[in-house]
Amino acid sequence: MIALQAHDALLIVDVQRDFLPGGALPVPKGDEVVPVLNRYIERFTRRGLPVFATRDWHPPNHCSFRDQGGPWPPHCVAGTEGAEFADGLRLPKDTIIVSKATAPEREAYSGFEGTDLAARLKDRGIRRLFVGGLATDYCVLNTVRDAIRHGFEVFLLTDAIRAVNVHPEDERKALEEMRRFGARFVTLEDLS
Ligand code: VGL
Ligand code: ZN
Repeated sequence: MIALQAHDALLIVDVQRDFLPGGALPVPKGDEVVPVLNRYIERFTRRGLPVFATRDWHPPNHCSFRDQGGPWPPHCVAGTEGAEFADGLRLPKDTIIVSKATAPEREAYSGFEGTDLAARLKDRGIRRLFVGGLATDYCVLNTVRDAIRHGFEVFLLTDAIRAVNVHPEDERKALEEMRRFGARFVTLEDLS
């Protein structure tokens, strides 16, 4: 069992319409994280702990888009419907939102890359991060890696993540890597 403490925060990665089934870059079963994340949100807000949410927030000519020579269909263009947080995700009003991958010429899978996320977490004295969202093998993986590099203790919410799996082994490899970096794996039932 893990008891939530002061200095804990929930970090929700890229739970946006374009990453859900029917979206521009759908993560298989990506919608399944929404009700689970809502339960985590409840647990954290009930204790007065902060919720952070990253969002992929690309310019229309982002280098990751196929028409610009990148690997992905255009997705999460800043200000469009597809870039909105998932319908049904009950983010608190005071959620701290961090937009990433906003520069046309640079891919940024990590919520820490080119953002002030680390500073905003440290300003609030956050030491432990509980991370869920999309996608396991891209933005969750890179965000977890950077969080640990920045000195945060990371708990991966394994019931609130889903993978793209461009290659079938990607999810398994990403989980192995995150464990190797030092992330601890937890589910809702592990939180007291
Ligand atoms: C992501 C692919 C492209 C993610 C973002 O949020 O995991 N994946 N852009
Ligand atoms: Zn993207």
